Amino acid sequence: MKTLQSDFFFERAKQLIPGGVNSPVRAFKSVGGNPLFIKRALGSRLWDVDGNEFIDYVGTWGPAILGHSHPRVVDAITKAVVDGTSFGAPTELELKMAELICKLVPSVEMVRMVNSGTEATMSAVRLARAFTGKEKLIKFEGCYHGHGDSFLIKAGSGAMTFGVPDSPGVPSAVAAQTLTAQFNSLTSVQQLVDANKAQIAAIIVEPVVGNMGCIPPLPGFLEGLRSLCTKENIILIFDEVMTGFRLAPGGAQELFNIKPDLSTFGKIIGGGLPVGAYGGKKEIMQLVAPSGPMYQAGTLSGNPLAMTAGFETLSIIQEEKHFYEQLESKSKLLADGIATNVKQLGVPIITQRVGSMSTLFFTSKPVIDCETALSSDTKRFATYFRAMLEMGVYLAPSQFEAGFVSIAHTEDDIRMTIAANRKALEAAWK
Ligand code: HOZ
Repeated sequence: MKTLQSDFFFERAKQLIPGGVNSPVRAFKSVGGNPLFIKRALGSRLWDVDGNEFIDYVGTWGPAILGHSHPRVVDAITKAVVDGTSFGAPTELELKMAELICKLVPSVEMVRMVNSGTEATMSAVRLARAFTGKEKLIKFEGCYHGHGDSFLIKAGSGAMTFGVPDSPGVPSAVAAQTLTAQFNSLTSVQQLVDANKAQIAAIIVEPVVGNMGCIPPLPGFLEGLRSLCTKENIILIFDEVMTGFRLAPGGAQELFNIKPDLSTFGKIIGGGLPVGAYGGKKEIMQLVAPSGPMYQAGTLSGNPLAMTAGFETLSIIQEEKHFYEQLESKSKLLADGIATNVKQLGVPIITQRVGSMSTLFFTSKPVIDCETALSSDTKRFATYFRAMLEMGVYLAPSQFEAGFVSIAHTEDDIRMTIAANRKALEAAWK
């Protein structure tokens, strides 16, 4: 594979942008080689600046559930841009978006649009503190909720990939307010709650983890969190930035039938443009300024282009017959093919999937939390990753990220991916 242009751009970028990238996981640091500079994307495919073509399972880290550049989304943005790119004033579009989100996610009675998932989670935690008058927060080791100070404690995603789960620069006073439990362990949560009686404002969780690879909740885990939070007057926050509108129209909370008090969103609701949102019970949301005293604001919040792209994306999902069933059958086809390869080759791999989110963990232990995720052989994963790339399959350049299937992936794409997977697994165990 030729990477001359990408290599050239990366050398220049490294002089001007930290690490040459605007978000750490994009760098290929943990898998070797240089990141590819992307020129364009359409449907399930990506093309880099050297002209290499890839079947894409990163899907811009989650938003591209329809595939890239869906013609209706492109058309809607193109029309909207003529009317203006930002007004800093209310629009009918924001209202339509709020109505649609509240309709799709019944636990959300009111919603505030922001510009990224990070803004959404930071604001939701501030709101939980304002509502309860308590300060401590419980998060799970290896879960990632964006780069707000409170979350960069035992964080997943790039922080886990690069071995910096506790970022320098986070004031110790802030870090002390964040307590960490083990995902899927109610006992570890109960212990923290008992040791910090009446001090926990919120528990924030990815209901299906995507940021240490894909880890489903064990039966009873989310239910247990719900009843503990109700009993102890703790706000339960579902971070559905990745899972929202991906696992079901109403996200993971619909799939598992649990109602959190607050939810955070991003990715799909922006249709590929920068967006985030937080919402939940009216009695809590009414504390947000200007209806209440909890301050949070943003010049570009509810941006008309982002609202247009998100609204069109959600509308297409609604209109498409059996959208989630189609997505499930494509995802299952891929997972079954990979499972057959793994079995026939006899390699120690655990494949985990919830709907269109999945991860191949290079370990023989079922992955249920951060510790088991970290038992993965990341060197072998790197060899696998590079072999897949050489064969035209673009995966997240880290063991600790989920892969995403879109509705644009064809059976041919999936068959080619399964064939590549077999060869890449052979290469990893050579
Ligand atoms: N936080 C995203 C992965 N879990 C990565 C975002 C990006 O690099 O674009």
